[in-house]
Amino acid sequence: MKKKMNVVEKILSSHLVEGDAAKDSELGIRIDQTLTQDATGTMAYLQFESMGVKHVKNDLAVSYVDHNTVQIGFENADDHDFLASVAKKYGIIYSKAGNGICHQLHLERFGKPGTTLLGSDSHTPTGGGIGQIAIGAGGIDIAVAMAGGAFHIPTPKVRGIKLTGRLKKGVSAKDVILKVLEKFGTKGNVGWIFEYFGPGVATLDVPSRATITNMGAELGVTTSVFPSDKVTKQFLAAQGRAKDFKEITADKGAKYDDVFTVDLSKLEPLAAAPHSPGNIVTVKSMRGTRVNQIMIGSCTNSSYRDIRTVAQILKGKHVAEDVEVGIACGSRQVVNMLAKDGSLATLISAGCRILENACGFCIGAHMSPSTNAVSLRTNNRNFEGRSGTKSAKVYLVSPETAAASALTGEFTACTGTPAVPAPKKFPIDDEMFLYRKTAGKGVKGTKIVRGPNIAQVPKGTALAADLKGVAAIKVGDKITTDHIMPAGARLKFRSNVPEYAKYVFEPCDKSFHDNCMANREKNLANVIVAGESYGQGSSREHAALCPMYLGVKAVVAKSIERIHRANLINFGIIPFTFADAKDYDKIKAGDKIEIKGLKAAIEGDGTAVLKTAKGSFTVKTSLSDREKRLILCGGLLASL
Ligand code: MIC
Ligand code: SF4
Repeated sequence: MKKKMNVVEKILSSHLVEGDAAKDSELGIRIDQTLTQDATGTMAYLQFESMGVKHVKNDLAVSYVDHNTVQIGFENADDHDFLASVAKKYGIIYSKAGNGICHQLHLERFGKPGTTLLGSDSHTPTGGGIGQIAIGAGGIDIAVAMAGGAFHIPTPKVRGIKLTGRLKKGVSAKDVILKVLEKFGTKGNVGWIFEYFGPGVATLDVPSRATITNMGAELGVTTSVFPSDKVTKQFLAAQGRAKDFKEITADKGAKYDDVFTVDLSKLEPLAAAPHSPGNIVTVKSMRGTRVNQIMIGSCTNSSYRDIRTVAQILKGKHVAEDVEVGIACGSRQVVNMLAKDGSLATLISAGCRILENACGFCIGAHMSPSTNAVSLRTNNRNFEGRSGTKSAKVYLVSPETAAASALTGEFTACTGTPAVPAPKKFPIDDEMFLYRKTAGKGVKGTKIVRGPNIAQVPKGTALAADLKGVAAIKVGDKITTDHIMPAGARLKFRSNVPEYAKYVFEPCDKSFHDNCMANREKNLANVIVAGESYGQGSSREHAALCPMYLGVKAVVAKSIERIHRANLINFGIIPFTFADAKDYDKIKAGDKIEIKGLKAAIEGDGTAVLKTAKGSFTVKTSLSDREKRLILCGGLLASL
């Protein structure tokens, strides 16, 4: 009898190129589509260039510009020119600044059910809303996939999230994912894929499904996915892409490693309180709390459905006097639709500030809140300081809650608004996607444009027999990549590692860079000591690449998140964990560290003894043969 398969098994088994899910801990999968965004893309393409391939080898590669669109100074504009020229040369489609946010655009114009998508952005799982296995990774992994190589994931455990019932008015997809985050938190989910199933699935349109899979990134899972069904078919047809549809649903009787049920009809408006997307409270419990700022948009909640809903709530009214409201749509398609149906005029009349359809505020690159402000936002991350204001208290909410609160100036649950029916036809205008005709082939003889902001990518060095070094920093639990490698005002240095490296751990210890450089001069390796769930959040490989540049050779943590762990290995940094988490207390910043026989340990089972002045304890790392090879030679680039 044929095995009954869930959606994850169906897509992964048809893309498997290495490993066996029944016995191996790592699987290699073929990647059909890739996406990059500008802030991670420049490094990805610099690395791709150094692979010496003539043009991209995967089915579709798209390079989006959405993060660094503020362009204060020449740096961002230089990056855009570089990216456009690389796209032309190598057969990549280039989405110009102003076209929209990568995940929203990819869902609208390119995502295909049943395929795999790898993106250099942690919210790539947005594609799960359309039935793709869409995974976020570091730029160098995307470069490998564009060169035709496989991508490796931990053999997944699949958790079925069974949806029953139907959402009440005023409650939406954001509340669903906040509920899932309340249950599973932002740590401890490494290696899982969440698959949504059950009768409630059919009640959610594609943008709502994409909101859920998008913010699934905050769980730390490999990805999240919905089936591809009639709703998906209708969405693709409305986008003029009926031919891209393929039905993929779980077989009757398919198994999951675990099942969690969410009764949609019982959900109420929720919020993620400062400073973690897993810190869930009800909006009701916050009633009476004043709000200073409301920001609506980001790749989580910037679809036509979302912004049209906001316009319906604000129609004929004005936002509260002491609140500032900013709205950033996800794409030009969304802006055009809102312009045509009058919603844009409604939003402007209501006193909203209309921002560019880009990442902007979400990454701290626009409208940072004032000191100690309470900011309600529809994006996916509320890490301390990410908004650009360290003292601000950011709460993550649905567009409905954001709009209702904009009118009152305090936390307010929305009591209902007319539903936005799924459009029968979206207006299609692909003019800001360049080089579509030469996609996959490229244009021979294209000269790559390199302004002074485009620096070389440094390469790691082979692992020494022993480690002699210093605990360059000791940090606590849930350190995010925003702590390690801040974005916002520093984002413009993404293409210039020596410059960007000056800001590693800026929010935690401003002297980190100088201390590391001094240790490096003395031939001492730098070691990062951390607590639980180190490297949460973004896929930015700079959080590994810049430490590598500063001579960091190992991280010793209680636990390390998936994408960051992979990035560390890609740059030759050993991801050690404490054999006994209590040993974390036996080491402090500045301690001298020695690991005798480090290289032999990596070649062996990954167990080593770390010696400090106060005694010794065991650290371990569990590496596949492929990962061992990378660590031993100093990272992926050094291995080519
Ligand atoms: C984010 O939301 O943190 C980012 C900025 O989109 C990152 C990518 C980056 O750091 O460039 C992500 O999610 O991976
Ligand atoms: Fe852009 Fe924010 Fe989405 Fe990251 S989370 S891709 S910064 S909109």
